Amino acid sequence: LEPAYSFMLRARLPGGVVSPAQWLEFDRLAREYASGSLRITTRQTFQWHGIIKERLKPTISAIHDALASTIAACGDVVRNVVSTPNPVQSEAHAEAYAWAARLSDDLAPTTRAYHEIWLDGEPLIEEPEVEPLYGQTYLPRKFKIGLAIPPLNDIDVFAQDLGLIAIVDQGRLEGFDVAVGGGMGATHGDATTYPRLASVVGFVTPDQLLATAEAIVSVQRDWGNRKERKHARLKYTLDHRGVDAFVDEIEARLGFALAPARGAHFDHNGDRYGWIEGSDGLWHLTLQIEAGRLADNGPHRWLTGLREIARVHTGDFRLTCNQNVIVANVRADDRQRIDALVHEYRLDAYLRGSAIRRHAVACVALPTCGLAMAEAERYLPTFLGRVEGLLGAHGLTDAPILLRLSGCPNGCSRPYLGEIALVGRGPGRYDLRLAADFSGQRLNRIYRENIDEEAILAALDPLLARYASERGAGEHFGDFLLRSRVFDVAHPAEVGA
Ligand code: SRM
Ligand code: SF4
Repeated sequence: LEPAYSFMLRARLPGGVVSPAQWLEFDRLAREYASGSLRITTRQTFQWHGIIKERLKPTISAIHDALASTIAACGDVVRNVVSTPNPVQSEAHAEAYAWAARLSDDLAPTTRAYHEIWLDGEPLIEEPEVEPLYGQTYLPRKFKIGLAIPPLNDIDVFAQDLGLIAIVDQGRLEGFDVAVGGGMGATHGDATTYPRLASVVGFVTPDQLLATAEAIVSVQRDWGNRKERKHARLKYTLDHRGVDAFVDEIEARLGFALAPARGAHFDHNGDRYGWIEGSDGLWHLTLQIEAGRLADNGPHRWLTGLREIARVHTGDFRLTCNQNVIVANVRADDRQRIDALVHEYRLDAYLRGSAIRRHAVACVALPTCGLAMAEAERYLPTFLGRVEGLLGAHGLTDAPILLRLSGCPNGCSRPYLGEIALVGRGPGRYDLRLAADFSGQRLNRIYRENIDEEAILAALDPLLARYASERGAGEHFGDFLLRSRVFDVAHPAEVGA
């Protein structure tokens, strides 16, 4: 049976940028070598599922020939660097994206073993390879970097090990506020593991960025916990050694002090749907792809639809961290043709959905994820339908509420940042978490543990009813819940508030 083992592959696509030629090749791989679908991930790249063993090598080779790679998309290294997905909205956006791409190149492993194994490269010479940053033992754990441009937090910058917040003044990129130690993953039943928001520790100018990122990665390399994998992420290093000690060490390695953080305001962490014009007169169309799954299902032929768009599109595509896609850099004259295809293949379904549907993210979970404890992606449409029933009854269909579903506490949909979140505990059972904010800056909390759908809906119903009648103007659901003190036990931050 071994040859029939199937695998998942993930591409490294910094900033989620995909050319039409790459799109067509990735689509071909999905249909010929994988399960017939392309999956946009919460770190703005593609996954292919169901690749049987003998097709792994030709698939990786084909990705390489399409000028992309799978290197360091997984593993204890710096992963796909995510960046705000509309980098062409202004010159500062383009510049910020270029820094994300440079970071990705700069921090990628230099090993040739990948090429030797997967791309028929020359056999390695006898001496061990030298990895200048990673050394012989790489990092204690995965390391994630993301770059946001306020006021949009569309990458969830505070969920990154290293979050970079672009400071743009009058169209000029001045530098980045640096946030360290974000992370979502937790292990069920182990209170020593937890989600954490990144701590903002200072500001660097663009020319200091690469050195700063390298210094931060190198301190985590040297200080991270290599005995207990559950505690090996940067967030635990920071909580164990202290943020101040960590910053002192970075500054010692850099030879300069970080400047005080400039501070930034974020409006929200979702995507902006529909057309938007860039500063250079080109247009960008954001389409919602529910749970990131591009497949041909009944009347919704989204995989084919995007293939047809890729055939005529002269700009590029941007994948988003909310699992959506932007058809980017479209000339004004081409908009009509793109719109016709969007309509033909029902890629405009999102226009007819409720506001909560447009803000929903779900991780893959079953059937492919070996760590899943409950359904997520496959359950999303059903759950959304039921919640929409409640929202409709309370006149809240147009209320934007951030919903996140994860099949287990690892948190791949960043559920701890959902105003409403379900985190899988077992088949059909979830922890119901509530009251994150609308911009990725406050974690939610457990409201009810290990409950089934009926109990989830029963718990949400009275809260939505109260929200409908008692909310303040423009008040988001998460903020309302916190203000209304709906939790049985006060949050430490609320005590005495
Ligand atoms: Fe994830 C492991 C899917 C984003 C935290 N994640 C996995 C694996 C590979 C399961 C495994 O190790 O066997 C999942 C593959 C499922 C499948 O069948 O495809 C998986 N993670 C995903 C994706 C595809 C979710 C999605 O629906 O889009 C995302 C791919 C990202 C990418 O393109 O690189 C994905 N994972 C995330 C995120 C969100 C983010 O990075 O912004 C997180 C939370 C942030 C964080 O890392 O703290 C996340 N994944 C985890 C963890 C918990 C890590 C921890 O520190 O505890 C695991 C388990 C592990 O690493 O041991 C995990
Ligand atoms: Fe799998 Fe859990 Fe990640 Fe969902 S959150 S993809 S179930 S590891």
